[in-house]
Amino acid sequence: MPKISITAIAILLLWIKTYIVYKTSFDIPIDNWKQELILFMNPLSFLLIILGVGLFLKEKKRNIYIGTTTIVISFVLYANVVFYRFYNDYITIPVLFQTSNMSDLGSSVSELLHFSDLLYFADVFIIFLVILLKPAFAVDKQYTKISRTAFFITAAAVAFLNIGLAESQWSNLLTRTFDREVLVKNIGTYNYHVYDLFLQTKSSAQRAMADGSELADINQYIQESYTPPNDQLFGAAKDKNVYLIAMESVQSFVVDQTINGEEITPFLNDFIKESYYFDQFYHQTAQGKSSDAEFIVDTALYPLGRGAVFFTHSGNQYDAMPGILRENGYTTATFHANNKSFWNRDIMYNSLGYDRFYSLPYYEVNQDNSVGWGLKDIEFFEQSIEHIKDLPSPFLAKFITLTNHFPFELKENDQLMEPYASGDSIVDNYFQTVRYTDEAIKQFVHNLKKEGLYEESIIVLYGDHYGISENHNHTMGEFLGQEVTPLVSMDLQRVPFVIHIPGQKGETISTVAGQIDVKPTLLNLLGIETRNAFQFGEDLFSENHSQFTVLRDGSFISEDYVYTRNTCYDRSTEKQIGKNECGAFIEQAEKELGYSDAIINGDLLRFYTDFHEY
Ligand code: GP9
Ligand code: MN
Repeated sequence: MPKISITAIAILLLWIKTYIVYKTSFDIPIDNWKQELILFMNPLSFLLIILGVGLFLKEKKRNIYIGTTTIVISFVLYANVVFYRFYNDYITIPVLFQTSNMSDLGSSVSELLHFSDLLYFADVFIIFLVILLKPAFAVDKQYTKISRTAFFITAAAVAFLNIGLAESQWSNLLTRTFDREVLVKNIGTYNYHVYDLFLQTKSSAQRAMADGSELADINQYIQESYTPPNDQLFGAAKDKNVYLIAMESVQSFVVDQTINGEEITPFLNDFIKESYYFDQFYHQTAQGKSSDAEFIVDTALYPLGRGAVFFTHSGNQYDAMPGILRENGYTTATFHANNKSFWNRDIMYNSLGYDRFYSLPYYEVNQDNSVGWGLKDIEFFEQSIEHIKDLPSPFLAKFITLTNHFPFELKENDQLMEPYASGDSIVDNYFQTVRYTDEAIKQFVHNLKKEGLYEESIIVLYGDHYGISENHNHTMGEFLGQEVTPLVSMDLQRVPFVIHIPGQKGETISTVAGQIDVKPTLLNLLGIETRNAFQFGEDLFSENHSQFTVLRDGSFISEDYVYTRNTCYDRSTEKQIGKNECGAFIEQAEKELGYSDAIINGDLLRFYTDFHEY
């Protein structure tokens, strides 16, 4: 009977498991047999090298090494599976160390972990049995120098073959660092993590190396794309109190839509009739979700392609909206009934210039008034009103809602409309929680009026990011009455953006826009000049506002084109066209993201005062 070494058994088991997990737990699109082959072989080089290290050890130590390595690798893979269920994305190192977030996930985690998940560790059990019982087919011996050398030459050959094949499918593979899907698909989840670690080290080094000289190029780019504010609207809300409401997971597709004849967002539908409503407004968030949305809105910089800026660069210097308002005599406060450390907010808010953070301890939270992630939105706004009264005017008050958060739990008597019955519980529940959040904002605005706070206000609402991920494309296709193509997927990244100035007539504005435009737009309405600010957005009311919005993965929407997943579309015909039509914009999108990354990674704004007389 042929014998097989324990190292080889461990490698084989992990390899097969990884491939099975790829096929069952991740959604990796495969276009041809070559890509399938790459996917199949991509875990191997890493496993050969890592477990091959054990060949240098004596038997007992080697077995301990194999056992622990198998556990660690299995854990990393499983963590990716759980993460993917929620985020539809692969973990990056900064996110993995956000344990404060992980422990706060609460109800979401129980939704995401399944008992059958023990199967993901089947190979760990097998390898432990083999090590302990030493069955006859398993051998263990001392390896000679020659056999070790042969082993590592094979491992290297496998790695080169893998990369060679992958490069033939995707040119400049390793520069596409913002596209984790392509990376994992080609170099495999383990090598991807090694690569991610390398990026992390690089970003720490980047700050150390930066000296501010990069700012000159960036400044030139920003100055060239500057558009002056709209004369009529500059200062239209001067010295007003700003209520900025981040609507958790609210996407634009619910606006003006009905289910069984009932409006999903009755309040919003009316409210936008007496507000500026931007219906072509996109979220630009990445892994940092809510926190990325806050970051973009406050700084008009892009979030990072990996990790959450709120965690990775909370110590940076920023030229953020709260800080600017503070310099202009505003009190700046933020309201969110969750642990203050979630998304590292308590630290980051200081860097952004918030004076006060009304977090969990400022609220009375109990079984009755909470659901899912915590305090229900209606209660949240109700209790916040009391704190608002403590704020010296003028103030900026930011509110972050919570009830409309995955998995969209709601108590029965808070369900304000007949359920949608697609059978996909996430989508069905989503409509109910959106309906509830809509009600909460309605009551809040009503209470502002009742308390006499409304007249002196400007109320701004934005959706933070998508709530329904691509895992639900099938149900969404049925709801929309059209297949969710990549183009429709892009369209689903629209979130509501509403600016309400009391007394103003309503207007729906269909200019292409994104969260990055909020800061310049709002500051100009408040009569604050942004000519010299280091920011990428533009005032949406500006006469010659350029219609160009870049999403964090490098895709974009312009007046005539949509570019996504390496494909260029004509917006009016919705047809695919040659990539070179999009060419200049692709370059500009990359440039802009690159400049923004440079600012954050190099912490360049710490050199800002040298650059501009303030
Ligand atoms: C947590 C809340 C949700 O406090 O803002 O964050 P998300 O999971 O949407 O990024
Ligand atoms: Mn969110």
